Amino acid sequence: MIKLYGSTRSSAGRCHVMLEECGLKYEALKLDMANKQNKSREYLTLNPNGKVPTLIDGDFVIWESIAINRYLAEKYKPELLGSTIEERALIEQWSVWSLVEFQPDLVTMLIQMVFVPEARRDHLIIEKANARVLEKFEILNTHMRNREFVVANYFSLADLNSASVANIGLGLGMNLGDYPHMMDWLMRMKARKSFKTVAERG
Ligand SMILES: N[C@@H](CCC(=O)N[C@@H](CS)C(=O)NCC(=O)O)C(=O)O
Repeated sequence: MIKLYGSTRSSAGRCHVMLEECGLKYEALKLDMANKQNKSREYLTLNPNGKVPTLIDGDFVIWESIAINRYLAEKYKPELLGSTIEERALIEQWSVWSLVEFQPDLVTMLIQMVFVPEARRDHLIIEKANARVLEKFEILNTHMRNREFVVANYFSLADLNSASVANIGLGLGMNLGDYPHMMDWLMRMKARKSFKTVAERG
């Protein structure tokens, strides 16, 4: 059976959603991060970064959430990868953009606002990250005007990966009212069975 290391509330979350979209049964393995189980010799042989997610499918081991989702799509749900070269390229574009351009500032905000004690919080860091995140919301909002999905006219890996990142903003309680097209799309994604199942599992 497929095994996935990493909780639904980490970068592994999007891989849980992907496994649900593929309709695969899998074993969700949690690591005791507080006690550095992710840095144990055993885990480092699977993922030398000591981070989650890591997916094991038979003898095959893979890490990096976007690469895991790409692998799962290639093997179990190729229709999520696009039907033309151009669609495949744009799905890759939005997936990479979400991880490389969009997510880092949201993670910075998450760390500062959730994990750093209030007395030690750096409000300048939050303010700067917030300004960059709003630029990304604007890009996504403009793109989603008159669109149902990020690429083409069907659900793809671009929707899954981008929604998993945009959702961090919702989790932080950011006011997304200025981005109605992005919000409508995000709500549609969150209403999918896969996202709901993973959110309910917590
Ligand atoms: N780019 C990686 C990010 C992985 C990542 O940062 N995982 C965090 C949890 S969200 C982690 O395992 N952190 C533990 C650590 O840094 O020690 C991916 O998307 O898979």
